[in-house]
Amino acid sequence: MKTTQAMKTARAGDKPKYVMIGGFLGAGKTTAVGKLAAWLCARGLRAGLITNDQGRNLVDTTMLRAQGFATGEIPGGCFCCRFNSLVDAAHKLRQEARPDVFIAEPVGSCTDLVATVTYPLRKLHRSDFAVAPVSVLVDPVRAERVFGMGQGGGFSEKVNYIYLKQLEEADLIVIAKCDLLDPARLERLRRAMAAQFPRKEILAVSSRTGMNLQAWFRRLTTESQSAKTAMKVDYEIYAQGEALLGWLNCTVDLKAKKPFAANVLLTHLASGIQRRLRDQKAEIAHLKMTLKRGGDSRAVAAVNLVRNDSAPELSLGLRKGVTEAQLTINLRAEAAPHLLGAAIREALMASATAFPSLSVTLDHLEHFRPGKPTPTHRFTRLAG
Ligand SMILES: Nc1nc2c(ncn2[C@@H]2O[C@H](COP(=O)(O)OP(=O)(O)O)[C@@H](O)[C@H]2O)c(=O)[nH]1
Ligand SMILES: [Mg+2]
Repeated sequence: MKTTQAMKTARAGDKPKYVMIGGFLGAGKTTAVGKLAAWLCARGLRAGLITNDQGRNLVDTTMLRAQGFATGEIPGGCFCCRFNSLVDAAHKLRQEARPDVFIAEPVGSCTDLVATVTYPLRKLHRSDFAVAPVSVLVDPVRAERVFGMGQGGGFSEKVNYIYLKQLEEADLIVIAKCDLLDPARLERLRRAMAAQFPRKEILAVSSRTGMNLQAWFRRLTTESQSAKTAMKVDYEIYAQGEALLGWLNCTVDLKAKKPFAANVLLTHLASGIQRRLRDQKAEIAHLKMTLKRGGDSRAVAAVNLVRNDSAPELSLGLRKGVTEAQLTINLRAEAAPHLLGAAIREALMASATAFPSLSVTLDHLEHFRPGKPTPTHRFTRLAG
């Protein structure tokens, strides 16, 4: 294999690169993480992935492991509040997979990650990691609404505070899924973002079409984070914004006498949950579900929904019928958690009725609001 610039730089001094791909819920982070990991593999580099969430049973981990990538998971709290777990997960991955590049996906409702994660890594673990510029992804249709340019459901002001703070601290703002907008709309969005964040670099990429991915990935593997001053954050508003969101994670065992079509079931269930939440006027930030066929971590179907008014999207499908499976549901929406629980239970019952040979057993269900963020470290400046 040819020695590329990326290989030389990522291996410089045997210090692995730490790449963080942030952005709001549903922005396209996990998909981009998978693309970057595959891009690195194709260049002879090893990737170690770290997923993170407030809850357990993470769809993102299932999705990335299904693609065969070494993936560590930090459940039960965000990177900033569980900084030591992040460092431990990286060390564990290093022993297992010796990654040249760590790719970390923070929780989509988190901000202030520069002061609480990348500066502590640069200050306290300088000899262990070379920190890459922080990317913050946006879904362009959601971004149009946040910037007052698009019709449709949105979040309340304090949730949008978090959304905009994420952009404020980005080294690179990345308009993901740019295949969703025509060039004129994309340009309008880019201009609106540039007007609010005049000194930021704004890229537009698509994991689906591959547009501009190479150029972005090359920068992540060859450049280092240079910024030395972190932004100001009002932790009261941040905590109130997070607390407006409801979080639900659940696992369900599925058994059937006759094989059933996993893709049809997932889409039926997603539509049922969407309809119920729409009736409650609860704006979905991200509904994601995976269906894993009988203990086979590579046989996975997945469905996603990132707005109340978009159609459920099957991002992975299973062709063969299924008789035994585990379903994992992660739902994040601006709503009281018990409403999410009720919507899931009712939609599961409706799907069980629509697929009569199916027996549906709820294995585990938790719903909550994220707690107040209390970072382990917070460095607002780096010396020198
Ligand atoms: N059209 C389009 N959809 C995408 C693209 N990247 C991701 N998605 C979809 O956006 C949804 C959310 O993606 P995900 O990576 O899970 O977002 P995350 O919550 O930020 O990790 C899924 O349905 C993806 O298939 C893209 O480049 N184009
Ligand atoms: Mg994700």
